[in-house]
Amino acid sequence: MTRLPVFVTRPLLPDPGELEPLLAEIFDSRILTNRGPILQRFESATAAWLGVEHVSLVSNASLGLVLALRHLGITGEVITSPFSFVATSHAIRWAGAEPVFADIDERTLNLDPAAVEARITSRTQAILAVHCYGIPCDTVALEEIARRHGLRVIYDAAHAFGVRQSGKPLAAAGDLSVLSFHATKVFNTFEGGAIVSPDRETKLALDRLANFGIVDDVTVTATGINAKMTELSAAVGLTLLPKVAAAIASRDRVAARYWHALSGVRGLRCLCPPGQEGHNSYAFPVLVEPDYPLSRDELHHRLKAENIHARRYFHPLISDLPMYRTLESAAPQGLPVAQRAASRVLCLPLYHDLDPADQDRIIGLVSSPWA
Ligand code: T4K
Repeated sequence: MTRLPVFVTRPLLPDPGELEPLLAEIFDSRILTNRGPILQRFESATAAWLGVEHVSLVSNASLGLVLALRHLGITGEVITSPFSFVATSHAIRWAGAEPVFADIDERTLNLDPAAVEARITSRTQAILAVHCYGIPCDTVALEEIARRHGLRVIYDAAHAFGVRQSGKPLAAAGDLSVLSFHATKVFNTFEGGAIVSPDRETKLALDRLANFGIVDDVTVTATGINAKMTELSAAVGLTLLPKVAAAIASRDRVAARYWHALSGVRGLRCLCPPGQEGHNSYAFPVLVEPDYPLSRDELHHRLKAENIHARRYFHPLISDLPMYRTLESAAPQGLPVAQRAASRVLCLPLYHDLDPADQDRIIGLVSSPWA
Protein backbone atom coordinates (compact mmCIF):
# COMPACT_ATOMS: atom_id res chain seq x y z
CA MET A 1 0.00 0.00 0.00
CA THR A 2 1.40 3.43 -0.94
CA ARG A 3 1.22 5.70 2.04
CA LEU A 4 0.54 9.42 1.76
CA PRO A 5 3.64 11.51 2.35
CA VAL A 6 4.17 12.89 5.83
CA PHE A 7 5.87 16.26 5.58
CA VAL A 8 7.86 18.04 8.26
CA THR A 9 4.98 20.43 8.72
CA ARG A 10 1.45 21.09 7.57
CA PRO A 11 -0.28 24.45 7.78
CA LEU A 12 -3.10 25.40 10.07
CA LEU A 13 -5.93 26.35 7.69
CA PRO A 14 -8.93 28.62 8.10
CA ASP A 15 -12.37 27.13 7.79
CA PRO A 16 -13.57 28.33 4.32
CA GLY A 17 -16.97 29.15 5.81
CA GLU A 18 -15.38 31.44 8.38
CA LEU A 19 -13.30 33.14 5.71
CA GLU A 20 -16.33 33.80 3.51
CA PRO A 21 -17.68 36.99 5.18
CA LEU A 22 -14.22 38.54 5.03
CA LEU A 23 -13.86 37.59 1.37
CA ALA A 24 -17.26 39.17 0.71
CA GLU A 25 -16.07 42.32 2.49
CA ILE A 26 -12.96 42.44 0.28
CA PHE A 27 -14.97 41.88 -2.89
CA ASP A 28 -17.58 44.48 -1.89
CA SER A 29 -15.08 47.16 -0.92
CA ARG A 30 -12.54 46.33 -3.64
CA ILE A 31 -9.85 47.29 -1.13
CA LEU A 32 -7.26 44.60 -1.77
CA THR A 33 -4.15 46.04 -0.12
CA ASN A 34 -2.41 49.24 1.14
CA ARG A 35 -3.26 48.88 4.83
CA GLY A 36 -6.94 48.23 4.25
CA PRO A 37 -9.60 47.81 6.96
CA ILE A 38 -9.10 44.05 7.46
CA LEU A 39 -5.35 44.47 7.85
CA GLN A 40 -5.93 47.17 10.45
CA ARG A 41 -8.27 44.90 12.44
CA PHE A 42 -5.86 42.00 12.14
CA GLU A 43 -2.92 44.17 13.21
CA SER A 44 -4.69 45.19 16.44
CA ALA A 45 -5.82 41.61 17.06
CA THR A 46 -2.26 40.33 16.55
CA ALA A 47 -0.83 42.86 18.99
CA ALA A 48 -3.46 41.92 21.57
CA TRP A 49 -2.87 38.19 21.05
CA LEU A 50 0.89 38.58 21.41
CA GLY A 51 0.52 40.90 24.41
CA VAL A 52 2.53 43.68 22.77
CA GLU A 53 1.53 47.22 21.83
CA HIS A 54 3.00 48.03 18.45
CA VAL A 55 2.89 45.65 15.49
CA SER A 56 3.56 46.35 11.81
CA LEU A 57 2.28 43.64 9.52
CA VAL A 58 4.46 42.90 6.50
CA SER A 59 4.43 40.61 3.48
CA ASN A 60 7.03 38.21 4.94
CA ALA A 61 9.65 38.04 7.68
CA SER A 62 12.55 38.39 5.22
CA LEU A 63 11.47 41.89 4.27
CA GLY A 64 10.57 42.52 7.91
CA LEU A 65 14.20 41.86 8.87
CA VAL A 66 15.49 44.10 6.07
CA LEU A 67 13.18 46.91 7.20
CA ALA A 68 14.17 46.47 10.85
CA LEU A 69 17.87 46.79 9.96
CA ARG A 70 17.24 49.71 7.60
CA HIS A 71 15.13 51.54 10.16
CA LEU A 72 17.93 51.28 12.72
CA GLY A 73 20.45 52.51 10.14
CA ILE A 74 22.60 49.38 10.35
CA THR A 75 25.19 49.36 7.57
CA GLY A 76 28.24 47.95 9.39
CA GLU A 77 28.83 44.52 10.87
CA VAL A 78 25.99 42.50 12.33
CA ILE A 79 26.81 39.53 14.55
CA THR A 80 24.47 36.67 13.79
CA SER A 81 23.95 32.92 13.98
CA PRO A 82 25.15 30.62 11.19
CA PHE A 83 22.62 28.05 12.44
CA SER A 84 19.46 29.49 10.89
CA PHE A 85 17.50 29.70 7.67
CA VAL A 86 19.36 31.61 4.93
CA ALA A 87 16.88 34.49 5.22
CA THR A 88 18.60 35.71 8.41
CA SER A 89 21.96 36.50 6.78
CA HIS A 90 20.44 37.38 3.42
CA ALA A 91 18.41 40.11 5.15
CA ILE A 92 21.62 41.62 6.56
CA ARG A 93 23.14 41.80 3.07
CA TRP A 94 19.91 43.17 1.52
CA ALA A 95 19.97 45.91 4.17
CA GLY A 96 23.48 46.85 3.01
CA ALA A 97 25.28 45.49 6.09
CA GLU A 98 27.65 42.56 6.57
CA PRO A 99 27.05 39.39 8.62
CA VAL A 100 29.65 38.23 11.12
CA PHE A 101 29.04 34.70 12.36
CA ALA A 102 29.42 33.70 16.01
CA ASP A 103 29.11 30.22 17.47
CA ILE A 104 26.02 28.88 19.19
CA ASP A 105 25.24 27.41 22.58
CA GLU A 106 25.25 23.61 22.78
CA ARG A 107 22.00 23.47 24.80
CA THR A 108 19.78 25.89 22.89
CA LEU A 109 21.49 26.09 19.47
CA ASN A 110 21.05 29.86 19.76
CA LEU A 111 23.86 32.45 19.73
CA ASP A 112 26.33 31.95 22.57
CA PRO A 113 26.66 35.37 24.25
CA ALA A 114 30.38 34.82 25.02
CA ALA A 115 31.04 33.97 21.35
CA VAL A 116 29.12 37.10 20.33
CA GLU A 117 31.20 39.30 22.60
CA ALA A 118 34.42 37.81 21.21
CA ARG A 119 33.37 38.89 17.66
CA ILE A 120 32.71 42.55 18.49
CA THR A 121 34.94 45.05 16.68
CA SER A 122 34.82 48.79 16.11
CA ARG A 123 32.70 48.07 13.02
CA THR A 124 30.00 46.10 14.87
CA GLN A 125 26.64 47.86 14.97
CA ALA A 126 24.10 45.20 15.86
CA ILE A 127 23.34 41.67 16.94
CA LEU A 128 20.75 39.78 14.90
CA ALA A 129 19.89 36.79 17.10
CA VAL A 130 17.53 33.97 16.15
CA HIS A 131 15.13 32.22 18.54
CA CYS A 132 15.80 28.96 16.71
CA TYR A 133 12.87 26.49 16.82
CA GLY A 134 11.09 29.04 19.03
CA ILE A 135 13.57 28.41 21.87
CA PRO A 136 14.32 31.81 23.40
CA CYS A 137 17.83 33.24 23.11
CA ASP A 138 19.60 34.35 26.26
CA THR A 139 18.07 37.79 25.80
CA VAL A 140 19.35 39.10 29.14
CA ALA A 141 23.01 38.31 28.35
CA LEU A 142 22.78 39.48 24.72
CA GLU A 143 21.13 42.75 25.64
CA GLU A 144 23.61 43.37 28.44
CA ILE A 145 26.50 42.89 25.98
CA ALA A 146 24.75 45.17 23.49
CA ARG A 147 24.29 47.87 26.14
CA ARG A 148 27.95 47.74 27.14
CA HIS A 149 29.13 48.04 23.52
CA GLY A 150 26.47 50.44 22.25
CA LEU A 151 24.91 47.91 19.84
CA ARG A 152 21.32 47.39 18.66
CA VAL A 153 19.61 44.03 19.12
CA ILE A 154 17.17 42.65 16.58
CA TYR A 155 15.56 39.27 17.08
CA ASP A 156 14.69 36.98 14.21
CA ALA A 157 11.61 35.58 15.91
CA ALA A 158 10.38 33.85 12.73
CA HIS A 159 9.82 30.62 14.70
CA ALA A 160 8.69 32.17 17.95
CA PHE A 161 5.05 33.18 17.51
CA GLY A 162 3.38 33.30 20.92
CA VAL A 163 6.47 32.27 22.91
CA ARG A 164 6.77 33.74 26.39
CA GLN A 165 9.89 34.14 28.51
CA SER A 166 9.75 34.78 32.26
CA GLY A 167 6.04 35.49 31.88
CA LYS A 168 6.57 38.17 29.21
CA PRO A 169 6.01 38.06 25.44
CA LEU A 170 9.33 37.16 23.81
CA ALA A 171 8.37 39.30 20.80
CA ALA A 172 8.74 42.41 22.98
CA ALA A 173 12.46 41.78 23.53
CA GLY A 174 15.25 43.81 21.92
CA ASP A 175 15.07 46.92 19.78
CA LEU A 176 12.86 45.13 17.25
CA SER A 177 11.59 41.56 16.77
CA VAL A 178 10.44 40.04 13.51
CA LEU A 179 7.93 37.17 13.26
CA SER A 180 7.12 35.02 10.23
CA PHE A 181 3.57 34.05 9.25
CA HIS A 182 4.75 31.76 6.43
CA ALA A 183 2.75 28.63 5.64
CA THR A 184 5.29 26.50 7.51
CA LYS A 185 4.97 28.42 10.77
CA VAL A 186 2.91 27.87 13.93
CA PHE A 187 0.60 30.66 12.75
CA ASN A 188 0.31 31.63 9.09
CA THR A 189 -1.27 34.12 6.70
CA PHE A 190 -0.07 31.99 3.73
CA GLU A 191 2.85 34.45 3.42
CA GLY A 192 3.31 37.20 5.95
CA GLY A 193 5.13 38.53 8.94
CA ALA A 194 5.21 41.18 11.63
CA ILE A 195 7.66 43.58 13.21
CA VAL A 196 7.18 44.34 16.89
CA SER A 197 8.23 47.87 17.87
CA PRO A 198 8.79 49.41 21.30
CA ASP A 199 6.79 52.58 20.57
CA ARG A 200 4.24 54.09 18.19
CA GLU A 201 6.71 56.35 16.43
CA THR A 202 8.88 53.37 15.43
CA LYS A 203 5.82 51.40 14.32
CA LEU A 204 4.65 54.27 12.07
CA ALA A 205 8.16 54.66 10.61
CA LEU A 206 8.21 50.92 9.81
CA ASP A 207 4.71 51.08 8.29
CA ARG A 208 5.97 53.86 6.03
CA LEU A 209 9.12 51.93 5.10
CA ALA A 210 6.90 48.99 4.12
CA ASN A 211 4.95 51.35 1.82
CA PHE A 212 7.76 52.87 -0.27
CA GLY A 213 8.50 55.49 2.43
CA ILE A 214 5.26 57.32 1.58
CA VAL A 215 3.82 59.70 4.17
CA ASP A 216 1.04 61.16 2.02
CA ASP A 217 0.34 61.64 -1.68
CA VAL A 218 3.03 64.29 -2.07
CA THR A 219 5.49 63.30 0.67
CA VAL A 220 8.03 60.48 0.54
CA THR A 221 10.53 60.61 3.38
CA ALA A 222 12.52 57.38 3.13
CA THR A 223 13.79 54.88 0.58
CA GLY A 224 11.09 52.37 1.43
CA ILE A 225 10.00 49.28 -0.39
CA ASN A 226 6.79 47.38 -0.98
CA ALA A 227 6.49 45.00 2.00
CA LYS A 228 2.74 45.29 2.52
CA MET A 229 0.49 42.45 3.57
CA THR A 230 -2.62 42.02 1.39
CA GLU A 231 -6.20 42.06 2.65
CA LEU A 232 -6.49 38.39 1.68
CA SER A 233 -3.59 37.40 3.93
CA ALA A 234 -4.97 39.60 6.71
CA ALA A 235 -8.35 37.87 6.36
CA VAL A 236 -6.67 34.48 6.72
CA GLY A 237 -4.84 35.74 9.79
CA LEU A 238 -7.95 37.22 11.39
CA THR A 239 -9.74 33.89 10.91
CA LEU A 240 -6.88 31.78 12.23
CA LEU A 241 -5.94 33.86 15.25
CA PRO A 242 -8.71 32.45 17.48
CA LYS A 243 -7.56 28.92 16.57
CA VAL A 244 -3.85 29.25 17.20
CA ALA A 245 -3.84 28.64 20.98
CA ALA A 246 -5.56 25.28 20.48
CA ALA A 247 -3.18 24.47 17.61
CA ILE A 248 -0.17 25.18 19.84
CA ALA A 249 -1.69 22.99 22.59
CA SER A 250 -2.05 20.17 20.02
CA ARG A 251 1.55 20.69 18.89
CA ASP A 252 2.64 20.50 22.54
CA ARG A 253 0.91 17.10 22.84
CA VAL A 254 2.61 15.79 19.69
CA ALA A 255 6.00 17.07 20.91
CA ALA A 256 5.48 15.53 24.37
CA ARG A 257 4.68 12.18 22.75
CA TYR A 258 7.93 12.30 20.77
CA TRP A 259 9.85 13.29 23.87
CA HIS A 260 8.53 10.43 26.00
CA ALA A 261 9.19 7.89 23.25
CA LEU A 262 12.57 9.13 22.00
CA SER A 263 14.45 11.00 24.72
CA GLY A 264 15.73 7.71 26.19
CA VAL A 265 16.94 6.29 22.85
CA ARG A 266 20.70 5.78 22.87
CA GLY A 267 22.45 8.22 20.54
CA LEU A 268 19.55 10.64 20.19
CA ARG A 269 19.41 14.00 21.89
CA CYS A 270 16.00 15.65 21.91
CA LEU A 271 16.28 19.38 22.20
CA CYS A 272 12.93 20.64 23.47
CA PRO A 273 11.66 19.06 26.70
CA PRO A 274 7.87 19.19 26.99
CA GLY A 275 5.99 21.37 29.42
CA GLN A 276 8.34 24.34 29.14
CA GLU A 277 6.22 27.32 30.03
CA GLY A 278 5.59 29.57 27.07
CA HIS A 279 7.12 27.37 24.36
CA ASN A 280 5.23 26.95 21.05
CA SER A 281 6.41 23.50 19.85
CA TYR A 282 7.35 24.91 16.45
CA ALA A 283 9.65 21.98 15.72
CA PHE A 284 10.93 18.72 17.15
CA PRO A 285 14.68 18.68 16.43
CA VAL A 286 16.72 15.62 17.38
CA LEU A 287 20.51 15.46 17.33
CA VAL A 288 21.79 12.15 15.98
CA GLU A 289 24.94 11.49 18.01
CA PRO A 290 27.79 9.11 17.05
CA ASP A 291 26.46 6.28 19.27
CA TYR A 292 23.13 6.09 17.37
CA PRO A 293 23.15 3.08 14.99
CA LEU A 294 22.74 5.27 11.85
CA SER A 295 24.25 8.57 10.77
CA ARG A 296 21.89 11.54 10.59
CA ASP A 297 21.76 11.30 6.81
CA GLU A 298 21.10 7.55 6.93
CA LEU A 299 18.19 8.14 9.32
CA HIS A 300 16.91 10.92 7.04
CA HIS A 301 16.96 8.51 4.07
CA ARG A 302 15.48 5.66 6.10
CA LEU A 303 12.47 7.86 6.91
CA LYS A 304 12.26 9.14 3.33
CA ALA A 305 12.06 5.56 2.07
CA GLU A 306 8.84 5.32 4.12
CA ASN A 307 7.54 8.60 2.62
CA ILE A 308 8.29 10.50 5.84
CA HIS A 309 9.96 13.80 5.04
CA ALA A 310 11.92 14.95 8.08
CA ARG A 311 14.16 17.95 7.36
CA ARG A 312 17.76 18.87 8.18
CA TYR A 313 16.99 22.35 9.50
CA PHE A 314 19.64 23.86 9.48
CA HIS A 315 22.12 22.08 7.26
CA PRO A 316 24.23 23.32 5.58
CA LEU A 317 25.22 26.15 7.89
CA ILE A 318 24.67 29.58 6.36
CA SER A 319 28.39 30.22 6.86
CA ASP A 320 29.18 27.28 4.55
CA LEU A 321 27.12 28.64 1.64
CA PRO A 322 29.07 30.02 -1.33
CA MET A 323 28.10 33.67 -0.76
CA TYR A 324 29.32 33.64 2.86
CA ARG A 325 32.06 31.02 3.23
CA THR A 326 34.90 33.38 2.34
CA LEU A 327 34.10 35.64 5.31
CA GLU A 328 36.69 35.40 8.07
CA SER A 329 34.00 34.62 10.65
CA ALA A 330 32.72 31.72 8.49
CA ALA A 331 35.82 29.58 9.12
CA PRO A 332 34.52 26.21 10.40
CA GLN A 333 37.10 26.02 13.21
CA GLY A 334 35.57 29.16 14.73
CA LEU A 335 32.08 27.64 14.77
CA PRO A 336 32.55 24.14 16.23
CA VAL A 337 29.19 23.86 18.01
CA ALA A 338 27.27 25.08 14.97
CA GLN A 339 29.21 22.72 12.70
CA ARG A 340 28.39 19.77 14.95
CA ALA A 341 24.70 20.72 15.22
CA ALA A 342 24.34 21.13 11.44
CA SER A 343 25.82 17.68 10.84
CA ARG A 344 23.57 15.99 13.42
CA VAL A 345 20.21 17.72 13.43
CA LEU A 346 16.99 16.31 12.03
CA CYS A 347 13.57 17.89 12.53
CA LEU A 348 10.83 15.30 12.77
CA PRO A 349 7.33 15.99 11.39
CA LEU A 350 5.41 18.12 13.85
CA TYR A 351 2.10 19.86 13.29
CA HIS A 352 -1.17 20.32 15.14
CA ASP A 353 -3.04 17.49 13.41
CA LEU A 354 -0.28 14.94 12.89
CA ASP A 355 -2.06 11.58 12.69
CA PRO A 356 -1.14 9.53 15.80
CA ALA A 357 -0.72 6.46 13.56
CA ASP A 358 1.83 8.34 11.45
CA GLN A 359 3.58 9.54 14.59
CA ASP A 360 3.71 5.95 15.92
CA ARG A 361 5.31 4.88 12.66
CA ILE A 362 7.91 7.68 12.91
CA ILE A 363 8.63 6.82 16.55
CA GLY A 364 8.99 3.12 15.64
CA LEU A 365 11.41 3.87 12.81
CA VAL A 366 13.49 6.33 14.80
CA SER A 367 13.67 4.24 17.97
CA SER A 368 14.48 0.96 16.14
CA PRO A 369 15.90 1.93 12.75
CA TRP A 370 16.88 -1.69 11.94
CA ALA A 371 13.48 -3.21 12.66
N1 T4K B 1 14.21 33.54 9.68
C1 T4K B 1 14.11 32.24 9.97
C2 T4K B 1 14.83 31.70 11.15
C3 T4K B 1 13.32 31.41 9.16
O1 T4K B 1 13.23 30.08 9.43
C4 T4K B 1 12.64 31.97 8.06
C5 T4K B 1 11.85 31.15 7.19
C6 T4K B 1 12.76 33.35 7.83
C7 T4K B 1 13.57 34.12 8.68
C8 T4K B 1 12.07 34.03 6.70
O2 T4K B 1 10.67 34.01 6.88
P1 T4K B 1 9.70 34.32 5.60
O3 T4K B 1 10.35 35.39 4.79
O4 T4K B 1 9.54 33.01 4.85
O5 T4K B 1 8.42 34.78 6.24
C9 T4K B 1 10.71 26.97 4.61
C10 T4K B 1 10.00 28.29 4.49
O6 T4K B 1 9.84 28.70 3.15
C11 T4K B 1 10.63 29.38 5.27
O7 T4K B 1 9.64 30.36 5.48
C12 T4K B 1 11.11 28.90 6.62
N2 T4K B 1 11.82 29.90 7.34
C13 T4K B 1 12.01 27.68 6.46
C14 T4K B 1 12.48 27.14 7.78
O8 T4K B 1 11.27 26.66 5.83
P2 T4K B 1 11.67 25.35 2.81
O9 T4K B 1 12.30 25.65 1.49
O10 T4K B 1 12.30 24.35 3.68
O11 T4K B 1 10.10 25.02 2.66
P3 T4K B 1 9.34 23.89 1.85
O12 T4K B 1 8.60 24.52 0.73
O13 T4K B 1 10.27 22.77 1.56
O14 T4K B 1 8.26 23.44 2.94
C15 T4K B 1 8.53 22.53 3.98
C16 T4K B 1 7.32 21.61 4.11
O15 T4K B 1 6.21 22.34 4.55
C17 T4K B 1 6.89 20.96 2.83
O16 T4K B 1 7.55 19.74 2.69
C18 T4K B 1 5.40 20.75 3.00
C19 T4K B 1 5.00 21.84 3.97
N3 T4K B 1 4.32 22.96 3.30
C20 T4K B 1 5.05 23.96 2.73
C21 T4K B 1 4.43 25.00 2.08
C22 T4K B 1 5.23 26.12 1.47
C23 T4K B 1 2.94 22.94 3.19
O17 T4K B 1 2.30 21.99 3.68
N4 T4K B 1 2.32 23.98 2.57
C24 T4K B 1 3.01 25.00 2.00
O18 T4K B 1 2.39 25.94 1.44
O19 T4K B 1 11.61 26.76 3.57
